[in-house]
Amino acid sequence: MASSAAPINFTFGLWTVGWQAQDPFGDATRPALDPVESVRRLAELGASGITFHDDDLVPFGASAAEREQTVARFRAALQETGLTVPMVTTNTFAHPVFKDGALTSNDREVRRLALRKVLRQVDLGAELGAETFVMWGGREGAEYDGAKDYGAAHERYREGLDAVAGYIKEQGYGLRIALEPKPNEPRGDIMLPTVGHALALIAQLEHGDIVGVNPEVGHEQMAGLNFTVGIAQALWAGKLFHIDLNGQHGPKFDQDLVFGHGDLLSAFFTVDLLENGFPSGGPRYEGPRHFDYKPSRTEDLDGVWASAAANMATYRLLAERAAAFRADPEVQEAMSASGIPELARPTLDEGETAASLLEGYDFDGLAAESDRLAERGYGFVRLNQLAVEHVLGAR
Ligand SMILES: [Mn+2]
Repeated sequence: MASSAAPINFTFGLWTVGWQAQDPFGDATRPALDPVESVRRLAELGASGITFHDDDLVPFGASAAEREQTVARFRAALQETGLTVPMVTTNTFAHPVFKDGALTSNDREVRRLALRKVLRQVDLGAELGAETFVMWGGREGAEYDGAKDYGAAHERYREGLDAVAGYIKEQGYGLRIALEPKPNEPRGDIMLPTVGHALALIAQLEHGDIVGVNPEVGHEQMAGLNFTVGIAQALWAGKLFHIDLNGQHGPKFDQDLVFGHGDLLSAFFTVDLLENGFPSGGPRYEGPRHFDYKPSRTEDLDGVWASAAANMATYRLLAERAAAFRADPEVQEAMSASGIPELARPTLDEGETAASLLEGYDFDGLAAESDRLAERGYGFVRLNQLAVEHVLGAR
């Protein structure tokens, strides 16, 4: 069985293993975890990095002295374990002040407070050597279409993102922003609901060159969308700055299951893309494989660490299966038969234009030519069955 030569960089959010499992219907089922304990346990399990929201590490409202002490203790744990902090993010959703949003709240004073809270975390992220600053606008949205001037809300989103990106450039920080789309929950409808919406907003930014996306498996699948196709577009556009891996069973509440515990075949093709790239080459994802999941509410602390290990084990197994899939001569032959290499060939010849394509073409022959080309079978079912057999370890 093939296994990748380079070690895979697995990272976890502090809020994932640290989730105490309170939900809208029930109280916490687990005790709070000390962030230092999480750093040590994740390092033992083989993770290479840890990420956090400002409030995951330093409780909201802590004094400057408490903050300094907490950060120093956390840094010592990083040093002791060798774990890095490749990404940080800001909590602009938990405190009641953000109930109508942060950067797009109808209340201007809330927007100014939110921006300050975000910028303070940008400073801390830069100080800890982070490369990515994730922004998930979980409260940017509404329950009622009449509750927002959505034109003004997009203007304010753009203003806020450009303010943060401009600040990063002015300070000379080595950070890039990654927007995290989600269709709903906690708001009835969230702005930037999908990867495509986020990419479209980024194209309108003044500082869009340092802004990309952080797609999450479950968030796209909650909208009934294909995650692998979404990240493929972001990767092709040079905008896949970070990724959140987890599991989800289709359109329902945000499940945040272990990676691969939702749509396993989709997870296989996600790993295949991340590890092996497009069949024709092109841009590759070089960032960390970041897990943003929640250990189920039924689990005790042993179950928390078992679930963290399960994310990495599943990813590794799928990486092995994907390597075997790509190396299988029968798969390569099936891909050729399916026309996959042919898609990488430009549609027009060198020097040919749309006008010259029309030149001398007799449209009286279009129907007959269409009938001839329609006879081809593409063999995608055979190719997919080969993938299934590799995933099941039958090959
Ligand atoms: Mn989620």
